[in-house]
Amino acid sequence: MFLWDWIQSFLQLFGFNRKAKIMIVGLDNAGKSTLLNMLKTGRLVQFPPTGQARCEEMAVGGLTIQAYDLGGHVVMRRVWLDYFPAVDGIVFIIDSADRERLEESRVELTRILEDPEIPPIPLLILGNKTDKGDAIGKEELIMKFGLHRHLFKEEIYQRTEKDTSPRRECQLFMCSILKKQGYGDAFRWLAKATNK
Ligand SMILES: Nc1nc2c(ncn2[C@@H]2O[C@H](COP(=O)(O)OP(=O)(O)OP(=O)(O)O)[C@@H](O)[C@H]2O)c(=O)[nH]1
Ligand SMILES: [Mg+2]
Repeated sequence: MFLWDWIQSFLQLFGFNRKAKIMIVGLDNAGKSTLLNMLKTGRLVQFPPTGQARCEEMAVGGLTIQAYDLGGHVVMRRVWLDYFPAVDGIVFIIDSADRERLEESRVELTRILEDPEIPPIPLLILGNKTDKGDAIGKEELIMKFGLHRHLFKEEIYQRTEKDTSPRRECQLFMCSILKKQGYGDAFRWLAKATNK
């Protein structure tokens, strides 16, 4: 039973009696609303484009997960930044099959990664729609988005004494919400990262 396992692992990893706030952001059409509904109900549903900020609450046992679905249209992107200080984790979702808009997506993600005003809360990057034939692979995505230094910071760069900036935990997982693949591990990682 997929959904039951899912709820169990959420409870175990996020912890009971906890309120975790997670924000799902990404360009329009990336799959934010689809993901949120899948987390909530285990079902795939078609949504009209999200026009305004929506906060969905999932309550399981004593655990409450609030997920903000902020819509990915240009006007909405300006308000993302206002929400970040209040959340425990950020999910940035990319349509890895929309090659024409990868650059636009990279710009938005970079804005988040490099904004000193955003607290170093864990950031989960999802490369969605891997079921589509023309989806970009993980390695290529890391390269195109310049993610190496964010994902593998500790291995590659020795931190200098001057570099006292807090380190943000950041991971990339490829997934297909449509096929229910990949995001289980991704959220397991996020649960651990937000629970530290
Ligand atoms: N092939 C495929 N399609 C997907 C997948 N995930 C979502 N989609 C489709 O992508 C389209 C956009 O999904 P939404 O969840 O509405 O996108 P959104 O990010 O909420 O978009 P806005 O609300 O406009 O910001 C829908 O037609 C989904 O069915 C996936 O894993 N594979
Ligand atoms: Mg939406």
